[in-house]
Amino acid sequence: MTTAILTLAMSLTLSQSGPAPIPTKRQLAWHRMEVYGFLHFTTNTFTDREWGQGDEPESVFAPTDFSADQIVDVAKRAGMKGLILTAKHHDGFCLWPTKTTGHNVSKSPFGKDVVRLVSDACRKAGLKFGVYLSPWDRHDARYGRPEYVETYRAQLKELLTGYGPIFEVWHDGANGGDGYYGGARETRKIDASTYYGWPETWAIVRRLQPDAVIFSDAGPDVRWVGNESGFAGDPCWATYTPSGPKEGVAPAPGLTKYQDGEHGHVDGQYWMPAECDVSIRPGWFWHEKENDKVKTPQQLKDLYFRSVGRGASFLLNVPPDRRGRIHPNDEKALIGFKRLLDEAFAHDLAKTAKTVSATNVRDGQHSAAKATDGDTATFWALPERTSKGSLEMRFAKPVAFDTVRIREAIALGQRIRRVEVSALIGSMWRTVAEAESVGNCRLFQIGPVTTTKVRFTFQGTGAAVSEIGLFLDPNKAP
Ligand code: FUL
Repeated sequence: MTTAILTLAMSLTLSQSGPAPIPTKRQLAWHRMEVYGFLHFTTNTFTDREWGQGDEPESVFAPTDFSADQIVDVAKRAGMKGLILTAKHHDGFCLWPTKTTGHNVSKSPFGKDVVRLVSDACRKAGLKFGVYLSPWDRHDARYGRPEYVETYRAQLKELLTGYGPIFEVWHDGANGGDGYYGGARETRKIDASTYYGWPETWAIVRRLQPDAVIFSDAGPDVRWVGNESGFAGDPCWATYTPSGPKEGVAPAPGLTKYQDGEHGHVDGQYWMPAECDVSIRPGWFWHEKENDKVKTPQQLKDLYFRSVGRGASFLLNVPPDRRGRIHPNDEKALIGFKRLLDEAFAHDLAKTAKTVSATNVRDGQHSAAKATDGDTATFWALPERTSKGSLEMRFAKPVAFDTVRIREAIALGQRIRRVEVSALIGSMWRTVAEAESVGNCRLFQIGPVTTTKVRFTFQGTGAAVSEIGLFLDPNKAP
């Protein structure tokens, strides 16, 4: 909340709850993380593969200088709020000493529990911890039969009970359904729509880790954005109705019309916001030959604007190398990325506004916001039956800005259907930025604007805004 907006923000009690759906408490906590990391690490790191065949001997997993503290320290300095570790990738090798299979880290030369080391290091550093557990398993002889689903659930239970709080459980859509079998030694096929019995598996997550969000291309809490390039569509709605890949096929993880994930649906049935996953390198796992193909700080910043800046989250993969550490090239890019963001958002010019006026002001408190959010967020909102209104900031002296940040009070749902930012240039009001969706965070990068008056016009019944910021980015190309 900027000081300027605070002067208008009353604790609102809206008589009627807004248009459904609204986020749950666990989803709101997840929205606030915005940037977190993925750690792809397994036998593939040592065999130079992206998808292991499942017949790799445990002996190949041999990091030479593993340091969970180094990995977590780099992530933290990059501004990440949590890390999700591939506890088991498609090759089936488990990074913890599971009782469900001998194909695990205890049989490797490394021997130690990687899940324990990373989760402990995260907790110590104040980062949240999440798990990726591949449904598809190219090693396990039970895969394809009902016994494997029991094994998968047992593995999940071990991960959800042995390692403290988990913030996200990641179910990959590459789960052995159509199009995913067919590795050199993989001939087993499953029917992704029925095989896994997801509702039962998700009930385990709810029971053991009620605060964890569950990710898949069919949700239920967080949806895949539909690409692995790290960007959301524009607009990007947090509401979504997953559908099957074709008529008559019910949606399930690995079986959705995933292309819809980029934009979501304006009147979607569920609050199921998008997560944008991408690797800092071309591959998900570390490969020597990709050491010079690490994304630059500027490329990462652009992805941040196109993911977090469109209301989604940014899940950036940083694969540990064969030492079991983040490679110096990746570290350099990550620290550079964080510096660019810090500099871009260092000074909020909106706080220097002399006055802020609004077409509509009211006060009270929204019951739904309280029920789901649990905190007393303040915001400025249009009255329940009003669908358009604006805020105007006036400055004593001209201010120059090229970046705008708007946050919607999403505990009430996604009500804003359109926002227009205009500035008084000479005697004319000019539109300098506009969008359909806002959501958790909306960022605009525009040509530099110098003005003494900025107006924000919102459309959408009961639209509620919790923050507006104006910035001048010292690193933005003119
Ligand atoms: C995909 C997997 O097949 C990749 O290996 C990687 O784990 C990525 C995040 O998800 O579907």
